[in-house]
Amino acid sequence: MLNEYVKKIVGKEIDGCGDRELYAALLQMTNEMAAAKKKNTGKKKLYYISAEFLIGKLLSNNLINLGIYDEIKEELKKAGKKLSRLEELEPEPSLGNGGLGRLAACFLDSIATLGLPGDGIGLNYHFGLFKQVFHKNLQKEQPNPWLEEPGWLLRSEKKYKVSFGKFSVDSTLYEILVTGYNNRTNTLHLFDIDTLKEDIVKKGIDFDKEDIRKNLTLFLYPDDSDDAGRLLRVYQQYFMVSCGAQLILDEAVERGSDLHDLADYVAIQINDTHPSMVIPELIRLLTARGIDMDEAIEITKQTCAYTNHTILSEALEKWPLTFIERVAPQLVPIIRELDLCVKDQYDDESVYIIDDEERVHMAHMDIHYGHSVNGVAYLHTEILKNNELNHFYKIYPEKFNNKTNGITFRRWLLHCNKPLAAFLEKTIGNGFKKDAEELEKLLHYSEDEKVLQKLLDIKKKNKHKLVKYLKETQGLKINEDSIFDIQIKRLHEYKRQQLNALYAVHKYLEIKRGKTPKTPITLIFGAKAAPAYTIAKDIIHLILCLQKIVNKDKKVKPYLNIVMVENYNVTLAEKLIPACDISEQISLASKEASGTGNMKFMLNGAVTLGTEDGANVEIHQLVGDDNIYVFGEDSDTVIARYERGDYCSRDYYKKDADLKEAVDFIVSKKMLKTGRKKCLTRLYNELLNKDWFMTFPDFQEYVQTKELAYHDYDDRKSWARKMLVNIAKAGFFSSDRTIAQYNKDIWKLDQ
Ligand code: 26Q
Repeated sequence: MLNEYVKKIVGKEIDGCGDRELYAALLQMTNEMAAAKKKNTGKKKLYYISAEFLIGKLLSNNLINLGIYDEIKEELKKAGKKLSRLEELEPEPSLGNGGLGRLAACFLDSIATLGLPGDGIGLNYHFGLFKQVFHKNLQKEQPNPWLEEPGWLLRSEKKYKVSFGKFSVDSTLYEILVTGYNNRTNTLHLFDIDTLKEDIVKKGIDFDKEDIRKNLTLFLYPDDSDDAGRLLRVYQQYFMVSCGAQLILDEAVERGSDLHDLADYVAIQINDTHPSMVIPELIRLLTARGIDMDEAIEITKQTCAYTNHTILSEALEKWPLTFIERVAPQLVPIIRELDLCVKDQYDDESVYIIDDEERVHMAHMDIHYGHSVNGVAYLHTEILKNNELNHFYKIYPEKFNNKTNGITFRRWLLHCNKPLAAFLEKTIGNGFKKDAEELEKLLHYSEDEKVLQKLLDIKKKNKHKLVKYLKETQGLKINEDSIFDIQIKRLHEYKRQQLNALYAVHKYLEIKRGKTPKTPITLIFGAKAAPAYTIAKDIIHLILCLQKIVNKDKKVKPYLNIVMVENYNVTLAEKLIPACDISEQISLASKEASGTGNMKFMLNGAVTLGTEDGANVEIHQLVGDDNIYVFGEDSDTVIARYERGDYCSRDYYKKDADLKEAVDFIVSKKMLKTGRKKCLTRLYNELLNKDWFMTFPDFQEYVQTKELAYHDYDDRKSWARKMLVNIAKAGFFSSDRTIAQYNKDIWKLDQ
């Protein structure tokens, strides 16, 4: 199949082509095949609006979904070429930062796979999130270009005008085809402007933040430590939703809507608060097309639904009305009107849209003027209802619902762990590929020595492959016979990479004292810190310094390895997750809305070491006490302590000798010789005087639980049984299940 195409396009046979020629031809062929597929259609259509779509590389994903992966691989192999080499040539689009963006990408895959008409709407960032490089044990940020020809992006003819306060821009619409697994396709719409100037990016990722025509879609989350950066974010958000709303209305009219019946034609899912301005924008456009204000508000309410992804109050967006006045003055009277309606009905200031400092609470607008509010895991939704959004829950109990997150098994099993997928198919048949719950069939084999051994063999092979890859690409040396204990996620204090780092110090000191572990341990970290998040960068510095110290220490090195991979992204995750033994999910209970890495690890046969937080709670329930390692204070205890406001980290430090020793090590002579005094003392002081995410109370139990997991690992057969149960029970976390629930409860699209 490919050969014919290559002959036509390149004018040579496969074996006469270079890798780049082949990659280009394969990409083009895949895109053409996707374009030839039927589009999902129906009267009502979903639009998933999101500031992030962390789609990852698309070549293999599309080949798998189009059902031609094996055929192409074989054809290339016969000509002496390797598909994996071609895959390496594809740049990874970094149009997202973490869980929320990756979730959006998994959802697009599942929506298409379930045959639902549903498109994504977002921005075509030229550099996406920054590329991370390590220099002198510090994170440095660099632009991360990904746009190249040929690529997946198709330029469309559609254009929309967006009026900002003092000027207007014309959008250009790009589209990426979203292939469903053995099914029809949908589209990811990414808006951009033609006047952008990539060369205004100077040192690192610095650029002139004022010149909106040149910088609007340069980066995802431009530095918002000053007003210019914050304003730019509002420009981006308004640009995204204005283009999106225009597209949505045009398409609805094309499908036959007279706009009065818009809610029968359109469902809009607002992914966190970044697209919240779609609500007033939709009202504005409807009134401009002749619908009166009250009806426009009602139509918008029936159309829009909001997903909350965080309970950290600092991440809940509140924009000064003056910013919106400058960016989109046409929205201000509408937002004021929406706020007045709320103030007319309720005295409780905590549910107002505009507060007494004239700031607009985006989530409040979503809750009042959308018809659904959902959290992303059972515990998270309970906390929203009973704590964070309790005042809203009391007003609108019927709007609140839970949709536990999920992941697409196409990417996170079929693509990233082919040996495991093949073995599962051989053992339980291929039904699990369409119905993930069929993985439970594996439970019949929990006492089957051969099956257990095979799971261990696959894990060993995946570890070997990862070690080789990290050696070749990052020069890292890892003992492949060690326990791979992995924590990969955005760097944030609430995720508590610092707790894992304190364990690393503790273990290092124990080994130095002669208490060596039976099986060597490799602690692997991967994380990017937001460029202006100082303490997060200090934590990276701490880990990199520890890596240096431990790896130089001849006595310790055979037992303990500390590794921080550079530029952690989807591509690296796909290689790390299948090789993992222990999955670190150690956020402070109540703070991680769901987590989705936890699900990916579980599906690939890693055992979770975690707190009762986010979706870990549901993992625990599914696999039972014997197949997970749980530690730490529960969310009620944590929430109560925050309410009392009496947490004092120093009390724990004084009482716990191991903890004190580990914390003091951060500013020890050895560390100060390796690292920067300023960063290390800042982190030390932060922990000792604040420790806002309460790592100290959980330290002892964390150490003990981790030791227990390491101890249990040495009984490989019983460990393999834990792996098996985790894989077997992962079916619930398929994003196909999540999307089916969104559709049944919120979108109600015909199938
Ligand atoms: C906030 C204020 C101003 C500008 C930007 C932001 C901002 C940016 C990004 C706020 C939040 C984010 C990203 C949030 C995120 O990734 N949340 C994660 O969502 C996942 C999918 O639901 C969950 O699994 C994770 O638990 C949650 O942390």
